[in-house]
Amino acid sequence: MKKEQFTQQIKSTKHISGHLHVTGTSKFIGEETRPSGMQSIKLVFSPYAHAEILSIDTSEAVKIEGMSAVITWKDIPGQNQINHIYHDEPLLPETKVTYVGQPVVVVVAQTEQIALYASKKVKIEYRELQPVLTVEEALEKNLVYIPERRIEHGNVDLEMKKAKNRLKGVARTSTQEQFYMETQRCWAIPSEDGEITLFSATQSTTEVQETAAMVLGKKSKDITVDVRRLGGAFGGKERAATIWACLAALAANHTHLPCELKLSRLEDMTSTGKRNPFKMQYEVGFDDEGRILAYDVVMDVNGGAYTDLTIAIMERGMLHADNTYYLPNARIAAHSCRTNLPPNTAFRGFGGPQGIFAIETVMNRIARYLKKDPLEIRKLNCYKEGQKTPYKQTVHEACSLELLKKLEETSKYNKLKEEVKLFNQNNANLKRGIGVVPVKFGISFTTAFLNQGSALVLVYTDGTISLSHGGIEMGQEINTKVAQVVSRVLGVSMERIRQESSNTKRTANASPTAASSGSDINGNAARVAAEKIRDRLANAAADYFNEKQKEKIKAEDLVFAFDKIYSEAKPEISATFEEIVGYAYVHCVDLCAHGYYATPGIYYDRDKGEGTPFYYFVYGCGLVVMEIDTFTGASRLVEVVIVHETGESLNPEVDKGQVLGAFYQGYGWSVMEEEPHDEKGRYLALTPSTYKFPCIRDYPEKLIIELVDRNRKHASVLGSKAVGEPPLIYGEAAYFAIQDAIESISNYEKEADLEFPATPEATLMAIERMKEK
Ligand code: LUZ
Ligand code: MOS
Repeated sequence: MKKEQFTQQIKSTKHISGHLHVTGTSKFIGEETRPSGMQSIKLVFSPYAHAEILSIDTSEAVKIEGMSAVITWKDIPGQNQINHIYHDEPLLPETKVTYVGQPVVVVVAQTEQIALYASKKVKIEYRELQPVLTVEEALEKNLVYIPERRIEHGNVDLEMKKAKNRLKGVARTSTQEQFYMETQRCWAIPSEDGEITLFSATQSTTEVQETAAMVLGKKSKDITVDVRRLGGAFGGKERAATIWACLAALAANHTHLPCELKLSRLEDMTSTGKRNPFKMQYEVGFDDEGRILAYDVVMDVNGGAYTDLTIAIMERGMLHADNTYYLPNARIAAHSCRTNLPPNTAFRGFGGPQGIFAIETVMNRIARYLKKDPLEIRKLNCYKEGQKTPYKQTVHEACSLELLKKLEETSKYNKLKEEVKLFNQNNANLKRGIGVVPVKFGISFTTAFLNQGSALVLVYTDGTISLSHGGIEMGQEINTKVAQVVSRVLGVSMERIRQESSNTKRTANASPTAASSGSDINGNAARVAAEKIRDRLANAAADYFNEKQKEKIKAEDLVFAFDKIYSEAKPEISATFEEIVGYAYVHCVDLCAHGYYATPGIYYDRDKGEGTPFYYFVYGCGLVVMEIDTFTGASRLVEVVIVHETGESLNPEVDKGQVLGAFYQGYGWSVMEEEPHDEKGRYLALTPSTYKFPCIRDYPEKLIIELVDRNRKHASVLGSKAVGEPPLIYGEAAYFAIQDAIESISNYEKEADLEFPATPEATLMAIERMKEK
């Protein structure tokens, strides 16, 4: 019985809650038995993007039978503030509303219908003001959260001037709705002595706990936050869940009754912020081979009405301006703009996909300009081992070139190019194109202190285990992975482990489950806790074998696997996990442990724009073949080939799911999903009938996902690498494939001027412009 066999067995573990999901018995927030006296909350939202509040009249609403309370900012017992750092976001506005869908009044009643009816009876008088909606207007009016941020490396001005070739342009990315299946929600349950428990659909128990305490004038000890699982989040509940939890907490505190707040899809899409759109003005200088000599980019980020996470998102955008290319001279400047849109917020990739889009645009433009293959230009510019990023982190284990070559092989790139050429020759109206995008994604929170986590492992005397950690399960299967870690350390089967909810009473001060680092941080914390217990049990087992079998064996020579504790060398030395646990218990050995982990060696100096913000990088690349109909602009995904580095994957099937899901989210963002707003700042595509995202019909004819485990030193828990966000970047390849298809019309003589996202409409307009040129 080899431990390695056991390890392999655990790696192919199925979704820990899969049997519950497929039988419809798993519980999401708000699906437990309702506490008696549960009240429903409805909100009165601002219809204006920017307006003064002249008066709020609640007199009619409060008279309705079945009403419990109508709450305004005046009823907030603590601070009317939900941003700990920048202090710019009130829970409820006092004198001014600053985006459409901003909650203004909280209505609490015995039923949802009564609350809804009463909310219509609240009268608010406004004086409409001019909204600021674009980064251009915001910059003109100097509406920025913080002064310009910069990363500078080398001498950009001089080297740009000296470069033989130069290109200038603007790359724009658009907004994207997170579209988690479960809308924003919270149950707030008051208890004795002023305590309140919040069952909040949040990625960050601690953020909700601390903010609710601040708003209610309480302390963290008075607020418990509990999250069993979320129905998706994608960044949309990293911070954007806090306001709804605080409103529910406010209602429960005010009425002393349990309260439920649950947004409808329409309310959710209207009120919550989305992926930050970036406007990126760039200039690039390069030699005749296509090697970049200087890169200058200015990023203007539309942050919406409040800072939320925009500054950190902008920063990650800046730190990914290079993607995986060596820039000997670079200047990356960025502006965070305040506008009257809902506060834009985290979305898988967190600014990374935006920053990367500009340099990938540059790669394609250089290729067209020099009449070379875009893939050759990308390969030429890839980082080599030991080169430094513009923010002066040394790039270790650089492997983009190696992975691009692998991608060429797997996709049979040269043959594919010929096939596409032939297809385009033989089809007058259908055209195909190829896009390739590599990624180097920095893993760690750029806010260094967030890179810590804790876990609690309790072993019961029957040998079953309770596992708690600060991570949030939101469909990405962090719970499967963390339980796998404990299973591997203690050598026990997964069935023994009860994965508990994430609860502030069991794991305090948890960082948001974000930045792709959930399994790294919480998995490592759980590993540390499990190792403590394993070491204690190993000592107990050595005593046990000595006492019962008169066998002398050192604790460190014992193996934990197959629900046994045994010696690989001497098979007669073996006991079941329960036997040793039972023995340890009666000999007063502590069977519970707390584990703590902080990612080592991370720092970043924002003012200087330098440091080592990332513990390691995740590498990979994706190739996409798209087909466009030049009559309608409609496009179709033909082929996807992805080569992605996972390290020693904790669970290859889970990682494949993450790669595919992330790809599709990037694909939707790049070619499909569009959330326009009118001149009054009202979003216009607020349901899935008008907001189009990928579905099963977008499955390609051919799909290959190759997971790569290279020789490496830099990885995280048990040799694995983070997987959540990096593969989203491959979706951008679809945009470049459409661009390539359009350019085939001119026999690749002209550049296509294609807007982002490359919707059918944008594609058709680019085709028209191409024909006019
Ligand atoms: N959240 C955050 C994130 O606060 N800092 C980050 O660097 C980050 N990166 C990705 C997603 N969420
Ligand atoms: Mo995030 S964008 O919640 O990692």
